[in-house]
Amino acid sequence: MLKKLTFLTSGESHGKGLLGILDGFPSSLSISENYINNQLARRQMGHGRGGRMKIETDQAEIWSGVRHGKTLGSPIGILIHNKDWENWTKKMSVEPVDDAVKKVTLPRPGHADLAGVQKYGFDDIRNVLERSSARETTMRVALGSVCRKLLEDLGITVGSRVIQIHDVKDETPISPDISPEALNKQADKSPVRCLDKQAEFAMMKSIDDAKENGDSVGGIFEVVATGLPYGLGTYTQWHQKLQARISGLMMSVNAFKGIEIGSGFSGGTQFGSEVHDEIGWDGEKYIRHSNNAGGIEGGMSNAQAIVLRMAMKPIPTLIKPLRSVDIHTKEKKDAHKERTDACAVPAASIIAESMLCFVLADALLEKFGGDSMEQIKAHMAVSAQY
Ligand code: EPS
Repeated sequence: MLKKLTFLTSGESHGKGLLGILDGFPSSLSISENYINNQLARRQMGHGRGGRMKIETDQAEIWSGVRHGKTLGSPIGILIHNKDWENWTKKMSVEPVDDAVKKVTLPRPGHADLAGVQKYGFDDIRNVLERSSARETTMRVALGSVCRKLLEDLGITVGSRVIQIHDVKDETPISPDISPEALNKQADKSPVRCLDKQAEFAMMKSIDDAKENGDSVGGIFEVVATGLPYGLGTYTQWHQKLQARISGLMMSVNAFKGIEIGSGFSGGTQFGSEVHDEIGWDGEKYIRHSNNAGGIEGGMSNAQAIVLRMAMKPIPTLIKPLRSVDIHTKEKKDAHKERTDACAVPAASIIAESMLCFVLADALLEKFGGDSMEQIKAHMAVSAQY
């Protein structure tokens, strides 16, 4: 799905920490741990988060690939320690332990638990849940923020906002000219990352109610990117289409169950004449009279804002658990429960921004090439069309 960049993460939720490598990245981009940590802090916020976020203050340690504040073109390695590790040294010990460690045997419907133990032949669900935890997304945000910085230096910005939690919607229209920075500035002030104060209150209440009932809620958020030139991605081959690349990365995030690009599903109920974005000329460049395509036509960026929406299902760990079966005894029992988040939709919107940053940085590197930021900028100055 990525053509020029490669990234890998490793780490268990209650292990020592997370490791990440981003390879194929150009030299001479200014980047700091502080820049990455600001994005990590955004991911930690949001009403409905559980106890873990009170323990962690996620801090990225750049391990390699950066010297004197600038990328070297070599693989960028990042390390993030889990503060909670100190409470799990025995349960998550790398070395065998003498004392018995209680096994998790009650798979949670909706989690990776059951399919995971079946696949890998485990008798302890903890072997699955530690890696399938959304804790892993911390590293995606860390590595994705390096891509975000590259985009920013090329005039491309990415933002997001929450538009629905459970059945509460925030239908505040956003101006077609809104900058993603301005959108984030406003959304980041809200504990649920929405724009409307009344909706914010109702969303928070729906999270609190779910929590009180031992339940969880999901939602929908919108991600926007502006400043893009024409022609990222291509119509010439199926796997190179930009929307396929974006969807692939987005749908790899835990609990993300649906994607809609531009007017998406509602376009299926409208006439072509209502959906397609008419073309104009402002004397210097082409303009569009609408952006229902969400910035992508024929698998390519069309220099309009990329706009997409993602649906996130409710988190599967429930304090009032659903029915399950013990994987050792096959007895009917309630599913496993442990510390959890009643809602992680605001955090998910930041993770989605990061996934979009990977794809856009990758597609830019593919189209404009270059081993250093100077070369990429020079190539774009010659051939980027807006
Ligand atoms: C998360 C860390 C996890 C959870 C959450 C996301 O921490 P812990 O398991 O220690 O509570 O808060 O993950 C899940 C609820 C899940 O089911 O994966 C994080 O860092 O975002």
